[in-house]
Amino acid sequence: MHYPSERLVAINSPPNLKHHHSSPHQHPYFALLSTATYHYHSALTHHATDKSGYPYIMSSSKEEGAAVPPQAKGSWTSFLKSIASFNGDLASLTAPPFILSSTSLVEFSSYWAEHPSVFVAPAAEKDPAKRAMLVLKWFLSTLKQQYASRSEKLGSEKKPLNPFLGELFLGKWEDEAGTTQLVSEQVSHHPPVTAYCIWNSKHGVRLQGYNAQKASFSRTINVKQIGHAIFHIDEYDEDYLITLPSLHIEGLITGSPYVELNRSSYIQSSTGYTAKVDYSGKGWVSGKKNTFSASLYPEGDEKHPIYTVDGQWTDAFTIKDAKTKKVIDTYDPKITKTTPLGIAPIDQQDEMESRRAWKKVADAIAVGDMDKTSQEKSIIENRQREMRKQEKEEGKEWERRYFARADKYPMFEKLASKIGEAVNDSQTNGVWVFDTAKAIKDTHLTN
Ligand code: 1KG
Repeated sequence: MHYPSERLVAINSPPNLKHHHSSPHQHPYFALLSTATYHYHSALTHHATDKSGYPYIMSSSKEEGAAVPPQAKGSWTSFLKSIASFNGDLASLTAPPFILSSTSLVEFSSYWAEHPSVFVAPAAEKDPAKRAMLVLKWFLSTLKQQYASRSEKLGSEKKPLNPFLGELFLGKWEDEAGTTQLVSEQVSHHPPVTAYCIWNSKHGVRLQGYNAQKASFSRTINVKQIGHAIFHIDEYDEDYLITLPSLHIEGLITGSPYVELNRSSYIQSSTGYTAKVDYSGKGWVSGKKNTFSASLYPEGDEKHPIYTVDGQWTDAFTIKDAKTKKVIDTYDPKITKTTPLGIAPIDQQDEMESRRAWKKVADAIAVGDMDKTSQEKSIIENRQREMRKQEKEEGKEWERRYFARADKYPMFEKLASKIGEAVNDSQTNGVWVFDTAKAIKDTHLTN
């Protein structure tokens, strides 16, 4: 459901909803609201109802209720007011219960490889241009997971839990691509920076990267991503520098926020190919949101693309030979299913692993108990403050488990210079690389 959000200023005075199901064609605003709520009603009928006979949405991790419950319109409006004047630190904003997710941001690194076969496919391609095209295809296939999976599954984008320093998220995908392993670690808290490494030894493919966000508010929440990822193929000893797109939140006013991507991002290969992805979002006009167009061209020669791609990053797209316009490949998320990530049961997890560490907070959010949520959150934050204080007294710095700061990063600089990407290490507390030596010693990863 698509909302022309700007036009909906009157949201905090909804007429009584009793008869909203009958005929949405009465009052345009009413129509908009009713269809929205109709969506969630059907999804949530098994929920308790409050006095107005309307389903009372209890935000629960398994079935986190969708957009704004009517009785929460008030808190949503005050939340919107608080956003308008926030200082750019998203983590500091107190969001209303129904917008809270019990998933930590450290888990978001898993969105890079939920289709392991697409992730490893480039390693099997002998032609360097086609290999670069398959890396572009994989990158495009990750966007739906990265930026739309919460709004599609839960009805709206959510505010993830703010990871603590050293928080880990470990898992592996087991499927026809073999074993693909994930290590995600919160390597910095001020500013919040997540570093990750994903590898499949059988096919000799590895992705590593790190990211932070710089947020601002004008008309809506805008988020600039700081950081990058590097995709490596052992067979050909080649690298692909991947830049991260900026985004903004649509649908805030109507209470069902979702992500739209801005401007463009790049993939620069060490084999001399550049891919550029333009996120038009102008779906507003064509009605289709999340539209993009991309092209792969010899570096420095954008006017002579080899392949072009068009479609929606939340849906299917086609890859064409730029000269012959012949379709040489397609991707459709409705056909190519994701592989579930295997994670250790909580009682076998290390205390730094996300789902074990946040269990009590997640359970409190699941039952909508905000007091318990903030109690349990404070326990974690107080312990973190204690640890930082002790480290300060001992003149030590927190030891990262799987990542280290790189003082030189020649591959990044070589590729970044071709697409004008800056290192911005001052905004990510350094340039973070996976420390294979540390990882090999680590018992957690081997089993
Ligand atoms: C708190 C906002 C959440 C975002 C912007 C955090 C960063 C997420 C990143 C950029 C992280 C890296 C991943 O690879 C890709 C990715 C995907 C989604 C990004 C999140 C979207 C979320 O929107 C939140 C703000 C909007 C709204 C839900 C509620 O507003 C607030 O909660 C204000 C704090």
